[in-house]
Amino acid sequence: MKVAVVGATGLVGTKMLQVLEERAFPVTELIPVASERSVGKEVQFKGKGYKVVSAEDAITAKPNVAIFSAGGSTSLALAPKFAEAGITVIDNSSAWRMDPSKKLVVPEINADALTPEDKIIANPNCSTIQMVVAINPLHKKYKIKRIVVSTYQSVTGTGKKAVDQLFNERKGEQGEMAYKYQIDLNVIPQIDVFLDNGYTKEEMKMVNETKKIMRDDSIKVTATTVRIPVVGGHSESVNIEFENDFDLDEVRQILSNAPGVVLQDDIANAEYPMPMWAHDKDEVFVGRLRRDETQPNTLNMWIVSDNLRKGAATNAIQIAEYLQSQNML
Ligand code: A2P
Ligand code: 11C
Repeated sequence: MKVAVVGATGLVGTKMLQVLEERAFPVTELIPVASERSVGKEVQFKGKGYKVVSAEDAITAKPNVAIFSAGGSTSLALAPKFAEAGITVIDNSSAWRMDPSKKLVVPEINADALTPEDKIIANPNCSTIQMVVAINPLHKKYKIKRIVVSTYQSVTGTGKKAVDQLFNERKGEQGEMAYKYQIDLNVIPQIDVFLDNGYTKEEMKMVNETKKIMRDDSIKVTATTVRIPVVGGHSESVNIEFENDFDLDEVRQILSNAPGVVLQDDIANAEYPMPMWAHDKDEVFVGRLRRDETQPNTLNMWIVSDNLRKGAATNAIQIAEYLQSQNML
């Protein structure tokens, strides 16, 4: 497979190269792409240096698949050009996710929706992916009515500039600011821009993408998304009201058997998911399972995953693996 990675010098792009290598995706030729200012620079893949090329040169090279993580406006401009050249695009930006003609895919849930005609495939937002991987198996059994989610999100979700801001602040050094405010020793209850309804774009991504991936518009979702001074993964406190009652032991059983999920719920030994443990892992970790004692059929849970892995690079590469397994690339 000839594989182009668009945004290969960024945080997610670098992780994509690492995940392609680790999962032994059959890359016969790697074509790294970044902005004009990076053309000619080298990225590392399987112990070798590869020169960054322009998007135009990448299209001419005709890769089987182009995995994008270069921001929404780059995807809007470039993904159709790759698709028109017959190259399948897996796009990690928000540009195409809610376009009714595009599939929004988490392989554990809805890979079966993909067809050879899908030339631009959207990878969901990181905070949405980790939530739906954990809740979809429970939805199948008990039917979700409403979700109340609050997030605690890693600075890696913003990109390199934000990681630099956090570590500069730790060292007491001045540098470029990715956020309006200090992030070290702080919590910022704003991720992305505010919309007319008073919610942030990140919050509405969780609302809208969840329904699309789980193919159920009846699921009510309300979200508060928050940036914290952490690297390694996003955490989520999720309160779920089901149509039907559940048994906690059965919930544990379902989650233990769910693809991509690791149950980490041993409170006697203070074992629960944390970004420190989820960092650089591909799975979604779930714990702190307990009944909401204030209303029937309602569960509280805590979900942690590495947002650069399952939340971005790993999910995108799993889509590529699925397409390859179905001879769609
Ligand atoms: P560059 O390094 O040349 O700026 P991050 O989210 O970590 O900031 O990374 C963004 C990625 O998207 C980088 O690889 C960046 O390349 C790339 N990128 C930004 N703009 C473009 C563009 N117009 N065409 C291709 N890649 C782009
Ligand atoms: C964050 N979730 O943590 C964002 C990053 O729509 O893919 C990913 C934005 C997106 O800031």
